[in-house]
Amino acid sequence: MSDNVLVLGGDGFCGWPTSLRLSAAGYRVSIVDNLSRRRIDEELGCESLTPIRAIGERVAAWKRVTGRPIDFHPINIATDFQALLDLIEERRPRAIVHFAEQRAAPYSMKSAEKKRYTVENNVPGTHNVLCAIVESGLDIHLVHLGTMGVYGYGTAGIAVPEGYLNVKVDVGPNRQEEFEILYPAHPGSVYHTTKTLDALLFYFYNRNDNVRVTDLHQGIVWGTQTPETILDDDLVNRFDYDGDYGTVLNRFLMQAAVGHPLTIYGTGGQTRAFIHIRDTARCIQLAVENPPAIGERVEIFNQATETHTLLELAHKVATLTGADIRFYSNPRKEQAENTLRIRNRKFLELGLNPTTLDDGLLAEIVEIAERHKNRCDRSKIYPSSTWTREQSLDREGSRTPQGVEHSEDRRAASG
Ligand code: NAD
Ligand code: USQ
Repeated sequence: MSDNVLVLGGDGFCGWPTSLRLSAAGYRVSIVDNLSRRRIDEELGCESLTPIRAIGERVAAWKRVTGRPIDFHPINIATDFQALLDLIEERRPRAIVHFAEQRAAPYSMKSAEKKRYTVENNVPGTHNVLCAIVESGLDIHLVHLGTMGVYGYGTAGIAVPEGYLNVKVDVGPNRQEEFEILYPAHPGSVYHTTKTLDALLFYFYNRNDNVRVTDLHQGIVWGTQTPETILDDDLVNRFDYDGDYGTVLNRFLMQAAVGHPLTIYGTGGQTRAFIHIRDTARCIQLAVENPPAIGERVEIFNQATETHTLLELAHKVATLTGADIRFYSNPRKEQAENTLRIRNRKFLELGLNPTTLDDGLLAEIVEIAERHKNRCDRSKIYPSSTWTREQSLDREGSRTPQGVEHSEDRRAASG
């Protein structure tokens, strides 16, 4: 079997460290990326907190430091089907790792234009990849980055299973039959909706064409560096902190470093699932190395290692840094409070040894947030996207454009 792997979206936050990890593990990695994420930074007028290098400099630095080549292909997978197919036929990869989607929920809710862009980028992109695999006639394992958000975050009291649910259905008087179904989709943004549409595409191509697919339902990724990105400053990974692309824990770390109150939306009673970026890269290597057999149903893993409420996270960060916590009116339409339990047995059984918040937070604050805090543009911290027209009208009419709901700061100690 070839050792070639294509990493679609390999210039992004998860894709870059994963490409390096796979290359370090001996795979011949080709990155495919249309650099749309870098263009969106320009459009939003913000930049990664860490000074990321251009893709050409990144791969040259990797070659210099390790001697290993990574090649780069500037292909838009949603529109350049033929270029994608040609590359697949030339490289004959054993696996394609697919990160190449617009991944920010707030950006996907910003306007009609962004909703349409998110759907028109993500769904045709995934479909083109599946279609190209079938057209190539090759047996290629597709490893896709999905999201915990496909399930919604309310779990009816059970631990969210890894993709499938057994249900009993009444089929006649006193007669029940048991079925296995995909866990019901409950997306909370246009972005999350595209991931549930992806899941149906996988279901179809897996049954119809025996395409081997692993769909990784990943939680919110935190952290920045991995053992590979830390080898040289030119390999540094992206760190988003702005109101659209910054994810909550990394935002809190940056806010603490620059002396901004931690921005909790609503009550902070929302529970979410988390994973460190090092574990993202490890999980993907494990997924590449453990493909489902031909003819097996789509393999689904829950790729998350711990769950917390946002308030718990804020208190952890505040305890380490002395930051203030502040509550803002929620720009999203989501449950104010929820419990979330997830199953993640499969990766643990394959040998994943997770990095926990308790071992990783302090290093992240010192090595990344403190080191690069002078690059933060504080005007980009507040969220500018809302989920509904009503929320956006309320915000326009509000005397406090940032929507500060409670003006008191809450220190960790009071917590
Ligand atoms: P990112 O935006 O940093 O990276 C995505 C990369 O894909 C970018 O480099 C972008 O230029 C590229 N891309 C987008 N559309 C493309 C297209 N049509 N053709 C070619 N390249 C394209 O995002 P990320 O944080 O690295 O996320 C990667 C994947 O992981 C996404 O699919 C996301 O849904 C999923 N995920 C991310 C997180 C997280 O917390 N970051 C959590 C769960 C799941
Ligand atoms: N939140 C705050 N304050 C902030 C930012 C966010 O309270 O400053 C809250 C949000 O309201 C939400 C939660 O934190 O309740 C998570 O928001 P987020 O921006 O960290 O994460 P989310 O929008 O869910 O999206 C991220 C990634 C996405 C991935 C998803 C995994 O951007 O690509 O799919 O995490 S999951 O959440 O498990 O679905």
